[in-house]
Amino acid sequence: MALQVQDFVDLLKPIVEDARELATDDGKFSFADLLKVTPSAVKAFMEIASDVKEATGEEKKQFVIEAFQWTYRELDPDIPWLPDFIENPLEEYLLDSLVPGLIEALYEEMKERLAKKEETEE
Ligand SMILES: [Ca+2]
Ligand SMILES: [Ca+2]
Repeated sequence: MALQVQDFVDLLKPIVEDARELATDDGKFSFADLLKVTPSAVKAFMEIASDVKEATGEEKKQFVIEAFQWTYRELDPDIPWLPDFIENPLEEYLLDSLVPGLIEALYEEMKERLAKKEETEE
């Protein structure tokens, strides 16, 4: 596996910091903040992956998913109406079940959009 999240932590940390700076209101990173920063974070993960020439497309996609999961755990958004003893296991469950599919869909859409952009630039 050419792309391991733990090898890229130095590149991922600034993305986490940028996202945290966007945390509004009470300085806590909320779910709304997460939705706001997700597309740009996914784009940043894709850029990191695209620099690894020996990685396959599938490995790059997997890296973006794992980088998102890692970043989510770092940011750990708070859902205000859910107590932590419910929220924490729910988050872990969603990170394993729902999130990979969502990030994959976003990845495919952005890949297409970036490809189209390159076409029009040529
Ligand atoms: Ca949380
Ligand atoms: Ca909570």
